[in-house]
Amino acid sequence: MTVGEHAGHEARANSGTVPGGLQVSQDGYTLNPITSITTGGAPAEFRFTVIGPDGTPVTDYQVAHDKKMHFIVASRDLTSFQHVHPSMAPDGTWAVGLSVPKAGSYRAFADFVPKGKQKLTLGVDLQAAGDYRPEPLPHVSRTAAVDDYTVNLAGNLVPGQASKLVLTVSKDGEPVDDLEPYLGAYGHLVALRAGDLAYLHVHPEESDEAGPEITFVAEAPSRGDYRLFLDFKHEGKVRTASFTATATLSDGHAPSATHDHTH
Ligand SMILES: [Cu+2]
Repeated sequence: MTVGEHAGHEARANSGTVPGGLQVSQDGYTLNPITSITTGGAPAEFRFTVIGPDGTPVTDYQVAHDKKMHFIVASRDLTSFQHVHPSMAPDGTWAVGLSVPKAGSYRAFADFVPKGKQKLTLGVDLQAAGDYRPEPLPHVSRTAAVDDYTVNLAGNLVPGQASKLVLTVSKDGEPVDDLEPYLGAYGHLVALRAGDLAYLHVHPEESDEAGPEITFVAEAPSRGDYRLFLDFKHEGKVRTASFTATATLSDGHAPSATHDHTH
C-alpha cells in the first residue's frame, strides 16, 4: 500500500485507492460480457470472459475462498442480489445459469485473482429488457428476515476506518449455532455503496463457533448509505440477508476530513 509520508487520517480515508467494482477495466484486465441477462422463468446461460493484458481471455486464475471466480449480480436499485460461481471452459469463457427477478439495470461484479497478480473486482452494467420499475433504497434497518431466519446487525460502518459488524442469525426465535461453512467461512458479506455500487467484499474474523454470531471487520470508503448482503449456509441451503446501513462518524471525536481536535 502506498501512502504519502505526510499521510494522516485524511489521506488514509481519501487515498487514491478507488473502491472495487467501479471500473470495467483495471490493471490491463477487462470484464467482457458475451450474453445478456433475462428475467423470469428458467435460468439462461450467461457467459463472459476476462480479457487479459495480452488481449486474450485469461485462463489462469488463483483460487480464493474456494473458487476461482466469484460473480455477483445486483440490481442498480439494490433490491436484488445474487452471488454465483460460474465454471470456466478451457478457452477462458465463464458460464453460469442466471435469471434476474425483474427488468432493469444491473451491475455485475467479477471478483477474482489472476495467477500471480493482485485481487481484482471489475464491474459491468447489464440490462434486463422489460418494464423497469425501480424501487427506493430500503430503509435503514438492523434486522433482516429471510425465509424462517432473522439476522440482526450490531456495530456501525465508519467512513475511512475499520469497524466491527456483528451479525447474529436466529431461526424461529432461536439462535442458530450450527451454521455450515460456505466457501471456507461461516458467512460472506458484500457491501455495495448506494449511488455508485462501489463494491466491498468483507471477510469474517476467524472463528471456530458456527454461529449464532458472525463478526466482520469492514471499512467503508466514505460516508453514505450502503446495502449489505450476508450469505450464510444452514441446513444445506445458502440464504442472503440484506440490510441498509449508513456510514457516519460515530461521535464528534472521530477523525474527520477537515478537523482533528485531538492534536
Ligand atoms: Cu463467491
